[in-house]
Amino acid sequence: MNDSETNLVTAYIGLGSNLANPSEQIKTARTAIAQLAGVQELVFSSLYHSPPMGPQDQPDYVNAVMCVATDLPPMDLLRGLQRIENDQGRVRKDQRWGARTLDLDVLIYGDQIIDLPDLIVPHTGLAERAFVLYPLHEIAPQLLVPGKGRIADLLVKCPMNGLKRLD
Ligand code: A4P
Ligand code: MG
Repeated sequence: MNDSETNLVTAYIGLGSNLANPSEQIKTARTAIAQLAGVQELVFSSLYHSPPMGPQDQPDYVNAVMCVATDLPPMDLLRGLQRIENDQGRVRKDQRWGARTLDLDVLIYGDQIIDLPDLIVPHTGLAERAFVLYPLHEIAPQLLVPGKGRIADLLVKCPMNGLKRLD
């Protein structure tokens, strides 16, 4: 959704953590994202508990989804999120999908389909990941995921895979 007068775009950000007090990591990241210049928080989902996708010898995750309005171009938004990951002690290791204090993904950026070397939007795997689809559906039940269809249709095809909504 683009607002032609202000150039504000509605974007959805996925948050995940499975190290160093994950729920606190997510809450700290929420505040940091809302404080990025050019980003305004609109809605924040419940926190969800989810078993790890990928290597199983790592703790369970806490996941959430945040909806923002932003006038940042998509790459600037990604760089802002990566700064927050680094500030919260994110260490990038060789293992794919390994444990992390904080992972911030640009899930959706308006109605755009982006295929750049450093940024793929909608985020790869969004349509198959319960820990993304369920919180996204909670805050945007009518959402049309660009190139993938209605969130409600994606949800019914995706088992919960052990996902639990936290109070
Ligand atoms: N990148 C490309 N597109 C995007 C995007 N839309 N948003 C690039 C964010 N980054 C994007 O990311 C690797 C590269 O992806 C970046 O350099 C960026 O330019 P990364 O954060 O360094 O590494 P990563 O997150 O380990 O890689 P990847 O493959 O993106 O992993 P995912 O898809 O983020 O999955 N299990 C549960 N239960 N919950 C989780 O949240 N998360 C992961 C990571 C694995 N298992 C999980 C969870
Ligand atoms: Mg990532």
